[in-house]
Amino acid sequence: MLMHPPNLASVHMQPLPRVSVEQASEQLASHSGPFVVTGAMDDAQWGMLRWHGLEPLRSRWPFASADLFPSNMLSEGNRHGEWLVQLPRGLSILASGLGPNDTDIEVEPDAPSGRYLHLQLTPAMWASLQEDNLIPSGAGLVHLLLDANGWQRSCLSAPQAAEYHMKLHWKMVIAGTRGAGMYNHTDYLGAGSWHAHLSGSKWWRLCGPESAGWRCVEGVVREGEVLFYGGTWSHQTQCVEDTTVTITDTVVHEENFERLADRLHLECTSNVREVGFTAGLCDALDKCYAHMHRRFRGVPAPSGRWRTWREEAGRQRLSDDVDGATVLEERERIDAAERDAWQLAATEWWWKRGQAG
Ligand SMILES: O=C(O)CCC(=O)C(=O)O
Repeated sequence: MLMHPPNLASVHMQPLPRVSVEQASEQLASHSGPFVVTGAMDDAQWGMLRWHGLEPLRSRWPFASADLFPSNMLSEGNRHGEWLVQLPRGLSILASGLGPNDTDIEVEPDAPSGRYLHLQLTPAMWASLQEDNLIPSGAGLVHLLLDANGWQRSCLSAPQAAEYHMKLHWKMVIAGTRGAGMYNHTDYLGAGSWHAHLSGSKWWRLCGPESAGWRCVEGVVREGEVLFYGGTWSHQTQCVEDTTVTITDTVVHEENFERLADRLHLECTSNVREVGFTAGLCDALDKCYAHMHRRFRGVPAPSGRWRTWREEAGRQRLSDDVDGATVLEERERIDAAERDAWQLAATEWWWKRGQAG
């Protein structure tokens, strides 16, 4: 079934647990590891995600840029050869491979076959999908999973939310040919994720800590199903069919918000190069930590739990400092350089990034 057999770990594999739509909320609340919601898209809310192929994306965002991985993402350690392309071109290469006009894009000679395309979605792009009933919206959603970003509304402006989403890969469409997959990794942010499988099917192996030690689960998630996993679970994947398309979002809840807030705080206060947040976003995130604490714990955060990033970063030098700049100064420089781009991303769903070819 798998085009590229994964290395067999010596650990015992259990089947990926499967639950009905009705059981999903309870399963999520139990924090008992990854699970697949079967028949998810027979449900009225999740059912809106029954898209047909990738064609709706091409005409919707002709100028959007996407990350193309023509050399697969299966092997840990290599660069995975990421190429920024405009979405229609990326979709053509995904479907047919590189053509005679694609000499600017290189494929690593020994890469396992399989091409991946990642489209980052800004809140404005997400909203346009909601407006067209391609993603559910509004209050009273059956699933917490579909409204797990509400905390952002009271602390991030539209441009800040656009920056946050794009730099953290918060919401994405992921499309792969058979054999394309991602090497084993744990998500940097430590938050949870859901992946709705819109077409094709994908093999997943996930391992995570449990009270009794370590648990690994594996299985194929099929069209119409939704996978959820928590932020401490490592995962590796492989598309089983041409073309496998998923849409994914990050889930913040009472169990993981402190881990996420600590990670974002560290991101703002230490070396700026990992994600490169702007100063304005870090100012806003200072408010988000307090807001998340009130929302998920029901009480204000203890004083000093997250000191403002300016307090901490103003004294701290860049780790590859050449001219004595502090983290704060460098972050303000990024702020000034990017301000217009995030304003545009917040208002225009066809956001253009760089000089995507
Ligand atoms: O869809 C995939 O192949 C893997 C996605 C993933 O690992 C992630 O979003 O962190």
